Amino acid sequence: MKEQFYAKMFKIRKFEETLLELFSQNKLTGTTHTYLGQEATAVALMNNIREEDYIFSNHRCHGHFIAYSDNAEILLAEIMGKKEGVCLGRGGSQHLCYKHFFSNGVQGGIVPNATGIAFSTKIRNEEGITAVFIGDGTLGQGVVYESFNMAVLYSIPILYIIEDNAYAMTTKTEEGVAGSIVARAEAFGIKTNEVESNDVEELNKIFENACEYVRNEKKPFCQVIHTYRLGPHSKGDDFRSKRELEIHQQKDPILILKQRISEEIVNSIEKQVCKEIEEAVRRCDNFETYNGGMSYIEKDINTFCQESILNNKSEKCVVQLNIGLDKAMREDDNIIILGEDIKDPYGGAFKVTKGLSEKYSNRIIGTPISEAGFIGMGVGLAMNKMKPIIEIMFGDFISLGFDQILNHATKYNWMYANQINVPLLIRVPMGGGRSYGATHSQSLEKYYIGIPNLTTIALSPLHNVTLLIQRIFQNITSPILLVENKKMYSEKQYVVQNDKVGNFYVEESKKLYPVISLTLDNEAIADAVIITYGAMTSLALGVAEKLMVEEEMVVNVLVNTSIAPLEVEDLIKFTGDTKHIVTLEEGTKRLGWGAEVVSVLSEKLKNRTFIRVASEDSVIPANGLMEKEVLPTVEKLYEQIRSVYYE
Ligand SMILES: Cc1ncc(C[n+]2csc(CCOP(=O)(O)OP(=O)(O)O)c2C)c(N)n1
Repeated sequence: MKEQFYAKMFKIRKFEETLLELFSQNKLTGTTHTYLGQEATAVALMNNIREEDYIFSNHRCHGHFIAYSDNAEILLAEIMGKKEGVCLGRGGSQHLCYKHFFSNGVQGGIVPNATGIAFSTKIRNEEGITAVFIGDGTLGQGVVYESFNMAVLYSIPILYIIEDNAYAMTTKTEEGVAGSIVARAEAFGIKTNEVESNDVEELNKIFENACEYVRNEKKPFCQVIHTYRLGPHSKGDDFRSKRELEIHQQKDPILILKQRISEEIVNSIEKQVCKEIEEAVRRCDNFETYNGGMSYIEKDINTFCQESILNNKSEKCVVQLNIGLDKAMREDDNIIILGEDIKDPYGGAFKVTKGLSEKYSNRIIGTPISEAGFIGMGVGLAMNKMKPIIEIMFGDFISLGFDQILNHATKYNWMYANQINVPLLIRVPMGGGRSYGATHSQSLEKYYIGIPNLTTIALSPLHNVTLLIQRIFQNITSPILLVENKKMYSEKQYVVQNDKVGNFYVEESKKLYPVISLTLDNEAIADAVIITYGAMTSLALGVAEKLMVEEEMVVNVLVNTSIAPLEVEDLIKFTGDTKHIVTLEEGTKRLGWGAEVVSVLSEKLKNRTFIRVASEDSVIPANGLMEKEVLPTVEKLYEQIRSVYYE
C-alpha cells in the first residue's frame, strides 16, 4: 500500500512540477493551481472511494483528478487544449469531468451540486457516496452553509472535505476565516473531524472512518485537513518568505512517506513515474492542435412538432399548471420539485403545487430560504438522471441563484464535452400590477435570456399549459427557465376553437415551442405587428382590437413560446411584409428582450420601422397608480402604434 501511495503522490508532484516548467517555457497558456504539498489528502481519500462514488473538486483539482483517475496524460492533454483531453480541451485546468469526477472554477458553487448528486443517490437508492473538496478560503461563501443545512435536513450521504492549506491566494486562513472551522459544520449538526497532517497513512485511516460513516449512516460528515500549499497559488504569485517555506518543506508529504520505503523501491517508483510523465508530455505535444469546428455550442434548433399547443379548455392557468405537474410526475418518477413552502396544506405561494405533496410525498421537497443552494442542488440532482423542478417563490429572488444558472447549470453539458446533461426546470413567477412593490413585481427574464444553453419559455393565456408542461418533460435535456406571470394564475386561459380565439384567427408554427400568430383579418397585409410573450398577450390583443375598431388598422400579434432562443424564421414568416414592428414586454426597456428582437429582425428585414414598448427603466413603485405609470398599458401601446402609423 505504501508503495502505491508513493507512486500516486509522486505522480501528482512530478505532474505539477512539469506543468510549472512548461508554463515557464511558455509552452502552456491559461492558468493553473498546483497541488504541491497537499498530495497526501487526495491520495488518501481516493483510496477509500469506490467506482459508484462521486467526487467534486475545485480550481485546485489536478491532484484530486490524478488520485481519482491515475491518468496524467488525459489531464495534460486537456490543459494543453487537445481533443484527447478529458473534456476535448473545452474545460482546461479547472473544468474537468471524467466518469464520476467533476470540477469547476467558481469557489463554493460545486458544494450544492455535490449535495444534489448525493441527494439523487439517496432518492434513487443507489450505492455510493459523494465527496466534495473545498479550500479554507471558500468557507467565505454562503452557499456552503446553505448546502450544510440541507444536507442535514434531508440526511444526505456526503463528505465535505475542507483542505485548509493555510492560504486563500495571498490571504492567510486566520485573516479570512473567523472562529473555528469545525464549529461551522457542527452548528448544523454535522459530525466532524479535524486533523493536521501530511501523512498519507494517517490520512488514509481518517478517510476510512469518514467514508464509512457516510456510507453506513447515510448522513453528512465534515473532514477538516490542515495542510500546507508548498507551491504558488497559481504561478509567479508567491509572496511568502523563504523561511516560512523551509519550515513547511520539512513536513512535505512526499518526504514523510519516503522515509518508510526502501531507497531501492523509491528510486524505481520515481524512475517509472518520471518516464510516464515525460512520455505524456511527448505524446500530448504530438497530438494535433485544434483545427476548428467545435468551439461553440451548436445552434439550438427548435424541433418539429405536429401537435398543437393551443388551449381548448376553460380552466384557470394555475389549475392547468397543477394538472401538468401532476401528470408529468405520474409519468416520470425522476421528476422532483424543490421550493419554499410548496408542500400541503399551503401548496406554494401561488398554490401551483397544491395537493402534490399528498400524492408524491417524497418528491415535493420544502426547502429553506436558500435559492442559490436549492437551485444548485437541482443542478446536482439533474446530473444524475433526475429531472428536478425548482419553484422560485417570487421570480425576483432568482437573482440569488444567478451563479448557479450561469456558471453551473448551463455550462456543464458543453464544458464537460457533453458527458452529462442537466435537465433542470426553474419556474419563475414574474410580473407586477398587484402593488407588491419593487422586489416582488419584476420581470427579470431579460437578465437570463442572454445565457448560452438556457432556454426561456413563457406561459401565455393561449397555451394549453398542462400540455406544455408535459411536452417540456418529454423533451428536456438542458436547463429551462419557465416564466409564469403571477397575474395569469387566477385567470382563465383563452379557449381556441376552430383556429379562432374571439375575433382573432390563430395559427402556430409546427414547433415544440411555437410562435403563435393572431390576426383579425387573415387576408390583409397587417399595418403593424406586435411581437410579445406571456401575460402581455392579452394587452396586445386588446390594443389590436381597439385599433381595428377605432382606426381601422390591422394589427397582428405574434406570441413567442420560447423567448430565447428566438424562433427567428417563424417570426419573419409571420411578420411578412408588415412595415411597423412593435415589441412588447413587461420587463424594463433598456437592453431588454425587445432590443434583441429588433436587432435580430433588423438584420434580416429591410425597410421596416421598429418600436419597443416595455416598462420604464425604473424601480417598480408599490402605489398602484404609480405602478401603472411604470408598466406597459393599453394606452401606452395604443398611442405608440398610432403615432408610428401616422408619422
Ligand atoms: C467566487 C470566486 N471568487 C474568487 C475566485 C478567484 N480565486 C480562485 S482560487 C481563490 C482562492 C481560493 O482559496 P481556497 O478556497 O482556500 O483554496 P486554495 O486556493 O487555497 O486551494 C480565489 C479567490 C474564484 N475562483 N471564485
